[in-house]
Amino acid sequence: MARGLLPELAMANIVYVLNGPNLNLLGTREPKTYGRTTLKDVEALCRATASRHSLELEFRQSSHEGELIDWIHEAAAREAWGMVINAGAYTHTSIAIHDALRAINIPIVEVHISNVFAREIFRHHSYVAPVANASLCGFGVEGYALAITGLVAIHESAAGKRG
Ligand code: CA2
Repeated sequence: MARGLLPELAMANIVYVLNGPNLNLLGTREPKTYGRTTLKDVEALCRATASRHSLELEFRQSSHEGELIDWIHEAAAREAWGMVINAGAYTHTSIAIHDALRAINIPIVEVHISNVFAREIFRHHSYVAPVANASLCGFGVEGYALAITGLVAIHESAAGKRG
């Protein structure tokens, strides 16, 4: 069975959307890079997308590495249906978040608002990407909705392979 894909009945239909450091500032500063949409607006976008697929949503933000890791463990303990993670700058630095994501058995989509590959070289490496099922960047906040839809596609593809 592919990574993170448990039989449907074994899972809660909860999607965790985790946001890392400084993403609480979204919409208030650096609009050229991150746009004018606030994190509250992103939460509403995620709720609308999740509800279209009859999914529940846990939407969280923390600027603390350990708190993000605790939430990754929590998602695993609740057998969440999927995870969308924008680890912010921890993407480029955190082996601890890499290890936490590696240890769980949940489909993961990495998302970034900006096109990290069109920015500084230090943003080109991700510790999240190798332990995620897929990565998205450069779609602005719409990337969050695409990531949730992507989780649906990952589940449908796995269900198709199970027959
Ligand atoms: O593009 C993304 O989503 C990032 O994950 C955002 C991170 C950055 O470190 C990554 O390289 C790419 C930064 C989040 C900080 O967000 C702010 C939003 C508004 C104003 C200031 C910071």
